[in-house]
Amino acid sequence: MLFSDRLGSCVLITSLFTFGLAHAKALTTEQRIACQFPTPNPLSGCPQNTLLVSSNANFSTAFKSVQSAVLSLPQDNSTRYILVLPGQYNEQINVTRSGPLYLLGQTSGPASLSGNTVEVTWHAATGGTNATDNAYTSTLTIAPTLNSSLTGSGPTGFPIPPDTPFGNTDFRAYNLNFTNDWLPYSAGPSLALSTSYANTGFYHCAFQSYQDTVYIGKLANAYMRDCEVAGQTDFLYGFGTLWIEKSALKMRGCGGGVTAWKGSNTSYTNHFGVYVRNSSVVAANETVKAGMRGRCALGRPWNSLHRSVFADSFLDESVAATGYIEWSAAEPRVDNSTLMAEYRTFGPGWNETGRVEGKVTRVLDERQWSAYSMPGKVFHFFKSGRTGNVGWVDWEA
Ligand SMILES: *[C@@H]1O[C@H](CO)[C@@H](O)[C@H](O)[C@H]1NC(C)=O
Ligand SMILES: *[C@@H]1O[C@H](CO)[C@@H](O)[C@H](O)[C@H]1NC(C)=O
Ligand SMILES: *[C@@H]1O[C@H](CO)[C@@H](O)[C@H](O)[C@H]1NC(C)=O
Ligand SMILES: *[C@@H]1O[C@H](CO)[C@@H](O)[C@H](O)[C@H]1NC(C)=O
Ligand SMILES: *[C@@H]1O[C@H](CO)[C@@H](O)[C@H](O)[C@H]1NC(C)=O
Ligand SMILES: *[C@@H]1O[C@H](CO)[C@@H](O)[C@H](O)[C@H]1NC(C)=O
Ligand SMILES: *[C@@H]1O[C@H](CO)[C@@H](O)[C@H](O)[C@H]1NC(C)=O
Ligand SMILES: *[C@@H]1O[C@H](CO)[C@@H](O)[C@H](O)[C@H]1NC(C)=O
Ligand SMILES: *[C@@H]1O[C@H](CO)[C@@H](O)[C@H](O)[C@H]1NC(C)=O
Ligand SMILES: *[C@@H]1O[C@H](CO)[C@@H](O)[C@H](O)[C@H]1NC(C)=O
Ligand SMILES: CC(=O)N[C@H]1CO[C@H](CO)[C@@H](O)[C@@H]1O
Repeated sequence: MLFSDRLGSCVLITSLFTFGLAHAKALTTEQRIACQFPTPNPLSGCPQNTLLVSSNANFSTAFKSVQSAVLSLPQDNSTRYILVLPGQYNEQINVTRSGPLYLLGQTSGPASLSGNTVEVTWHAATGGTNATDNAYTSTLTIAPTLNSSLTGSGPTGFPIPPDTPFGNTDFRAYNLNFTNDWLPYSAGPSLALSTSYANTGFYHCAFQSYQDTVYIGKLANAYMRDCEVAGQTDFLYGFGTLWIEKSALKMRGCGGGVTAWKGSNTSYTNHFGVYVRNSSVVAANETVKAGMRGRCALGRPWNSLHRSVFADSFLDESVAATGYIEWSAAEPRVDNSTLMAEYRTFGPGWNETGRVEGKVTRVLDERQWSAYSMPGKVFHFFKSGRTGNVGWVDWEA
């Protein structure tokens, strides 16, 4: 399995396997699917040392929660695997280890999220519960320390200590749903995913909440492919870098914008932001769609260094004629460093006259888009700030 077209180095994954599964760099797609596929002994086909999680009493030796399996792992750089059997798990998952960790949901349809059998749920909101920072509300957190995961406030957010180490170098989730079901409408930040100082990949996963569903925190690199993110208000937000490919962004109502990013000044030229490519931005269902026509903004600037681009993506008629909007009338937060952009979006939500009249949306030409047009151009390495940090991305899932 050789691939060389993504700015990453050529990696012959199959040969690594002959050196032993416990220390292998990555599973091949075939090996992953063999592990995920239901078998009488669920661990048949899995790498040795894969941990089993099940809510079914028949598997008495299995961990009962994902978090108890995560906590049993060493805080080192070894590669680890966790297979989660069908069920609903009511828990918060918090991954602080640096070594690669792959969470696999058992499924007979591993190439799609519609057959996912595992849902991890939590119910919390900043303000709504006793949470004093958004970090405490999330269903899934991947960050090395509590401080690195805090959102804080103001234009630059929580001042994360400068000696904070990087966290997980290669976290992946395949075929898992993460839900924060605090209330069925926006009622304070209510996160399904929070990741900071980590490289994280999500394949055939769903993230569902209403407000601030997905938080991509500082120095986070996150890649989603064939996923679904559902929300109402600012449901993709953060400071880091998120690339979304072949996925569905489902609007459950119109509040804030789909994206709300806070850029940062760094000593290197950074490409922090959210990039949505070959995806769709659509009403969650026909019932809510009826009241949303032309009302949902693509995004708004959490600070003026906001960067987001929707490229080659379908927009349904729920999208506002202006595309993006200002933060608020009293505090627009738009200046010439703000990049709230589209490149070749299409569908009834694309309205050229509306974009021009609205004055905040930038429509990129091919040359302008080429600065960001693939993951290798936007994912930075920790400290050096160089781009091309894509060794942890699974291009085949
Ligand atoms: C446990 O195993 C028994 C015997 O195979 C089966 O009848 C039962 O349905 C299983 N229970 C669950 C909760 O899957
Ligand atoms: C993990 O790898 C990093 C980078 O190579 C290294 O700095 C760190 O000491 C390693 N951690 C452990 C626990 O071995
Ligand atoms: C996971 O989400 C997908 C997409 O919404 C859905 O089709 C699937 O039924 C969900 N599975 C579970 C177990 O929640
Ligand atoms: C908030 O904390 C108090 C005191 O610990 C507790 O009684 C209350 O149930 C908590 N509220 C929520 C919504 O969790
Ligand atoms: C995650 O776990 C670390 C280590 O136990 C802890 O310090 C931190 O508070 C946890 N993070 C959250 C958001 O609960
Ligand atoms: C977390 O941040 C607070 C506030 O800046 C600081 O007082 C504390 O020492 C930090 N904790 C760690 C473990 O760095
Ligand atoms: C449509 O989506 C809204 C918002 O998530 C939800 O409250 C409602 O139950 C959904 N209706 C149907 C018919 O699925
Ligand atoms: C970034 O730098 C510019 C120019 O110095 C400054 O005006 C702006 O406030 C800074 N923004 C942030 C979020 O640090
Ligand atoms: C951005 O705006 C500032 C102040 O309005 C101006 O000084 C600067 O030249 C502008 N930069 C660009 C690249 O247009
Ligand atoms: C496009 O936007 C313009 C300006 O806001 C508006 O007049 C027009 O009705 C919109 N077209 C459609 C098809 O919504
Ligand atoms: C939503 C969207 O743009 N989907 C396209 C993604 O790319 C494939 C081809 O690679 C098209 O067939 C889809 O229409």
